[in-house]
Amino acid sequence: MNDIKLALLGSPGAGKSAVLVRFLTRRFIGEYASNTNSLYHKRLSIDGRQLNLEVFDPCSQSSEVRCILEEPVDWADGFVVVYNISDRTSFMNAKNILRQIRETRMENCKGEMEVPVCLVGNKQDLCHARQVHEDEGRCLAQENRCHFQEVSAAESYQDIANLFTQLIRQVMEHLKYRADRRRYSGSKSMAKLINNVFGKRRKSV
Ligand SMILES: Nc1nc2c(ncn2[C@@H]2O[C@H](COP(=O)(O)OP(=O)(O)O)[C@@H](O)[C@H]2O)c(=O)[nH]1
Ligand SMILES: [Mg+2]
Repeated sequence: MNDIKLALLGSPGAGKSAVLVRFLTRRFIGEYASNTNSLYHKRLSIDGRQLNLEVFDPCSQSSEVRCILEEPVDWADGFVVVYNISDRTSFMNAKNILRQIRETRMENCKGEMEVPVCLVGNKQDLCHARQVHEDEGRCLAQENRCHFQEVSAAESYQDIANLFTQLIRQVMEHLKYRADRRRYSGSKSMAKLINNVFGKRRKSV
């Protein structure tokens, strides 16, 4: 059984809880508890593998990004960073959060964000009040080498289901890669390591 830990981050009111609840229950309720940090559990099966999913949904009252980030950054295997397309401030905040994840979780010197992250522009249904163009979201995601998806927690399930499934797959790959790398970290030979990571994959094809 694989344990997968995700954390949602983003401005208060961006729709973190709505996006998560939509994924977990397929429903949109409208108002969500916002005065406590919540940890959700769900058993899932993806690509025939049983997973134990835990998702941290931080309390909206804490506007201090650092304080939201500190714990989950260490704990989480992957992140969903949510902004509201009708609120530019939430987009600026998402940008800031991506930078902070990168700074905390950079695993090599090339500046690549290796920890799986998905940037989510929520409230797509509020396009009449749009303040952030879809291309801006896409660009920001490209800069940070993460996935991007615009969604509406209020109106649709499928995009949200897809983005979580994709992120979870990426997390499983990443955890496997890290475990393999740890196993061979004693070896000084890079060739051996590369051969091991890719050699294994080749065999299964
Ligand atoms: N129109 C619209 N409203 C949404 C959407 N997602 C969330 N909301 C509303 O935005 C408010 C904040 O959502 P919430 O999930 O509590 O945000 P959080 O503070 O980031 O967890 C609530 O009133 C939700 O009903 C959406 O996709 N479209
Ligand atoms: Mg919330």
